[in-house]
Amino acid sequence: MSGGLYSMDKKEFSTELNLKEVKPYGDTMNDGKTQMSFTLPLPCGDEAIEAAKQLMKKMGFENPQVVFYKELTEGFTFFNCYGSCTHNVDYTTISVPKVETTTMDMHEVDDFIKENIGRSLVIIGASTGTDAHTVGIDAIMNMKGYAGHYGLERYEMIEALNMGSQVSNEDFIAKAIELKADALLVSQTVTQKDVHIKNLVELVEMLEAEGLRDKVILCCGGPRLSHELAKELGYDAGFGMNTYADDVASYIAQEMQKRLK
Ligand code: B12
Repeated sequence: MSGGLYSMDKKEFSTELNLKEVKPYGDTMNDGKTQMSFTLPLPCGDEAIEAAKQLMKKMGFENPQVVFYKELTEGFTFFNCYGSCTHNVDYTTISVPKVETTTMDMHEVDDFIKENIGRSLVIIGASTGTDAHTVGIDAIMNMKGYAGHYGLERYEMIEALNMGSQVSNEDFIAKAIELKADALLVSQTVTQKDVHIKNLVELVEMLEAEGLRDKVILCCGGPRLSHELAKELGYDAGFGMNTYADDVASYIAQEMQKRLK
């Protein structure tokens, strides 16, 4: 892409990529163009549109535009907006804690377990607490797999049990004891009012009370979970969006090998 100065919104900015000052990209480097949506608790109309624009300016967007708006219900208006972000981030200073294992495919994981552990691993998964979302844990465990990645039920060296959704922490732990689980997989999708944090922490506390916490590899996953948060909450590993059975199976196999050593 060619460099130089580009004039827009009566301001000039460099069109060179600078990793120390990264901004959203629309069609020109550093134009800051951003799409955002939100709802205001205001009746639909010109005043609500003006309120949305003023709010965007306060959020650091230049040239705020409301490109779509609709009354959701009386007294509430939904907006789709565009604007140019005036903020930037220094990408060169960013460091994100991640699960540090090599991801292998299903056959490689099976071979790794055979060679390094010498027996099948028992893995139990569930979407716990009040969470009714099953698609995430099914994507990881279901034999048919997800997005071209077979789930844990298909692995030769993994005995996988998917308990489904809305499983209480008590029932989850009881099953872990009954089956002598090597690893527990918790899926949490609903994060409203931090319900996932409460539920995830409760499981750790209950496992500790049972003297089981150090005996299992404890993993959680979900669209708004990260490895960093998982560690903070007392888990061994956390997996977010776009993770597959291969990722968690590789982690569990390699972690198990480490523990046996
Ligand atoms: C389908 C769906 C439902 C279905 C669920 C059906 C089912 N059998 O699962 C139904 C209709 C029941 C539902 C209900 C509700 N839902 Co809903 N739902 C969705 C929706 C549209 C898709 C979720 C999904 O299936 N994603 C696909 C899977 C494959 O992705 P995933 O879960 O992220 O999983 C991947 C990773 O996260 C990871 N992963 C997940 N778990 C685990 C676990 C481990 C161990 C590992 C390693 C990895 C891992 O691997 C997976 C594959 O890559 C989302 C919106 C969206 N587009 O995401 C809302 C959404 C999740 N739902 C939401 C809400 C609010 C609800 C309700 C509370 C609504 C209500 N007021 O009643 C209820 C909750 C009911 C309850 N008690 O839980 C919100 C959650 C907001 C929040 N931050 O909390 C969302 C984001 C919609 C929204 N934008 O508001 N929902």
